[in-house]
Amino acid sequence: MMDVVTLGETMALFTPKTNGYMRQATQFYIQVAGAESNVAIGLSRLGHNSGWISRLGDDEFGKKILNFIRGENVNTDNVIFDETNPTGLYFKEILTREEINVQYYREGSAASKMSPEDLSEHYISKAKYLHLTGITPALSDSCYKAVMYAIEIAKHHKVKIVFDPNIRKKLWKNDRIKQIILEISSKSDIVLPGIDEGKFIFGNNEPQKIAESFYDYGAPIVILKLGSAGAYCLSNQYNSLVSGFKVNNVIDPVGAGDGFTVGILSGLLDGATLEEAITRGNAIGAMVTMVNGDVEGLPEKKRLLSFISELKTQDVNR
Ligand code: KDG
Repeated sequence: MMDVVTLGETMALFTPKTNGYMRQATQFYIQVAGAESNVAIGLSRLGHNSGWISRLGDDEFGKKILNFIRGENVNTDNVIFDETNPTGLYFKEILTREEINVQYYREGSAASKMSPEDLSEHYISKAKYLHLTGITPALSDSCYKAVMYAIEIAKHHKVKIVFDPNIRKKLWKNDRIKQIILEISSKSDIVLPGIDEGKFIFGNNEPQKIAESFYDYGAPIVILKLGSAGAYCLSNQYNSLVSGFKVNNVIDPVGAGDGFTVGILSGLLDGATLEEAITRGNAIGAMVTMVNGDVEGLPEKKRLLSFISELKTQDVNR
C-alpha cells in the first residue's frame, strides 16, 4: 500500500550562481524540480511511502532526475523513458531575491506526451491519496486526459484526491484554464489553492469568499494558502484561519506551496487534526523558503517537529 501517488513533469533546474540577468551568467547550479515530485520527495523525507508517475527523456537529464528521485526513496515503478522526446528544462533567473523569473523549455518534452495509456490502474489503486496539480493538464491535451483518467481510477478505488491548482499562466495555451481548474476541484476531496489563484478564478479578494466558492464547486475541504499569514480552511469539521510562520530572510520562495501540501498530507497520514496538519503545512512552506532550490529545504520529521515546537509563537529571524 502506498501513502501518496502523484503524477507530473519533473525537469532539470538551472540556477545561475550570480544574481542579475541570466545573459550575464557564466555558471549554473543544476538541481531537480517539478511540483509533483517535490511533494513525493517531501513526503518520503518525513517517512511516508510515495510514488511518482511520469515520462522522462531517455537522456542524461532524464537519468539524473530518476537517480535523484529514487535516491530520495520515492517509488518510480510507473516512470517511462521516452526515446523520442527530451526531458524538460527549467531556468530560475534571480534578478534580486524579491524578483525571480522562471523560464521553461518543456514544450514537446517527454512528460508533455503523457497519456492515459501510461497509467497503471493497479499502481494508483494502491494509494491512500492521489496528488494532482494544475500544471499537468496545462502541458498538453494528452496530459489533461491522463489527469482525468487518474481521477477516474482514484474515484473507482476510493483513493482520496488532493489537488493544488498551481496555476502557471506561461503554460496554458488555451482559454479553458478556469474551467479545467474548477472541473478538477469539483472532483477532489481536498483543494489547496493560493490566494492569488482564488482571485484569478473568482475575481474576489476575500479568503473566506474564495474558499466558499471552491467549496460550492464540490470540494469538501478547501485550504486556501495565504503565504506567511498562514492558511484559511473551510470544511465540515473545521473552519478557521491557521496562522503561519513569518520568515524574515527569504532565500527562495519557489516550492513553498509544494512544501505546504507535504505538511497537509503528512499530518493527515499521521492522524493529525486538520488544524495540526495545516500547521505542518505552514511550517514546511516556511522552511522551504529559507533554502535555495525547490526541494532542498524540505525537512525530515525530527527537524520539522522541533521547528514547529520552537517557533510556533515567534517569528523566524535569521
Ligand atoms: O512548485 C514549484 C514548481 O514550480 C517547480 O518545482 C517547477 O513544476 C514546476 C513548474 O512547473 O513550475
